[in-house]
Amino acid sequence: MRQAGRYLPEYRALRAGAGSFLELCYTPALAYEITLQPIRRFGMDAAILFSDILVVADALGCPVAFVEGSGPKLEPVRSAAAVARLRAGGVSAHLAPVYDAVARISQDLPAETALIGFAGAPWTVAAYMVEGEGAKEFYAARAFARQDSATFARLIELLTEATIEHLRGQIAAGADVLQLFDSWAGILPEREFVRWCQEPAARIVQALKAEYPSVPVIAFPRGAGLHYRSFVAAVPLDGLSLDTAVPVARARRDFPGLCLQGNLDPVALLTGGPGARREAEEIVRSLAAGPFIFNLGHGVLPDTDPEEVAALVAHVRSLPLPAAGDTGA
Ligand code: 1CP
Repeated sequence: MRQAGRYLPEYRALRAGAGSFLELCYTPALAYEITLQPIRRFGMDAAILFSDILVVADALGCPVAFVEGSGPKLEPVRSAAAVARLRAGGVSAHLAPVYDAVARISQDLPAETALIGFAGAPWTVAAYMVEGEGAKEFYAARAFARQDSATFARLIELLTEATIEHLRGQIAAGADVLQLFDSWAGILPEREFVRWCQEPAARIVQALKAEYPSVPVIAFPRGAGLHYRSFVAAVPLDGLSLDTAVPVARARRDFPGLCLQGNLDPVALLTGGPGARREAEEIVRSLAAGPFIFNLGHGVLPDTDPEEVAALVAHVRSLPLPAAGDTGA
């Protein structure tokens, strides 16, 4: 999940000095610095590249602007002509500064700290491209996908290819692990989930595995709920990142050998104190009957106290790992 950002004073200082959020993403020295900020402070086991899922939309020729206080704004893509105007293939030239940042980070990270590269999944990036901004339900994107599904399928196809290219670029530059963020997977009914989330994820992971079989891929189909089983059956993933709504003991039982990541509520970390640490403990107890990565169920909230993050990391590190088979459930 996002571990850099506004809750860190050192991030706010760099952000204030940069012209725009995208300038942070496209300036390797700044992306390097922001990626390392949480690692220097808290010493997590993995760093996640500082970038954004929407750089791929930008690279396809759908310019993105991050407007102070109101999130991303894009030129809405809502017609066959608009999709046809997008650049087909070749996003990696535009995204070269991201790979430069990955190379610098991977060179300087301690050997025991993994570097996670990432991309947005096609559905989530398409949802922002069609909507033109963030939304709660993405009605315009969902309507467009139904009204002109051939054009929407073309957009998903372009994004699938661009995502493979972008993730390949990050592996080649030194990323150790990849995460595919499908933050809005949970708003789709079953048929649409399979077509726009599950099938593209399967294609992306298969393509990466064919070339880089040893690079682990974590998928985050946020809100997938009852679709998790079919998603896990269809996508050859190495890790499944669970959102805050998933009962972890249940997920552990459903996927005994799979590496599960998650899923402390970022609001628990925001309110902090012993309550947050107790919840973290319950998560670890449930997940530790198999391979797991302790994490939040979504990104760190901007008002979070960095001291709470430090206390959480120290607490999780101090926990004894239960013997295999004790699910704590
Ligand atoms: O540690 C890190 O910061 C990692 C880098 C990272 C990642 C993995 C950022 C930096 N963004 C993301 C992924 C991302 N971006 C997702 C998927 C994960 C998730 O669901 O959180 C999504 C949906 C976005 C889109 C995006 N970018 C939003 C959400 C907008 C909305 O209304 O829906 C926002 C606010 C951004 C900007 C952004 N990206 C990253 C940061 C630190 C910020 C905040 C910028 C700032 O306030 O200065």
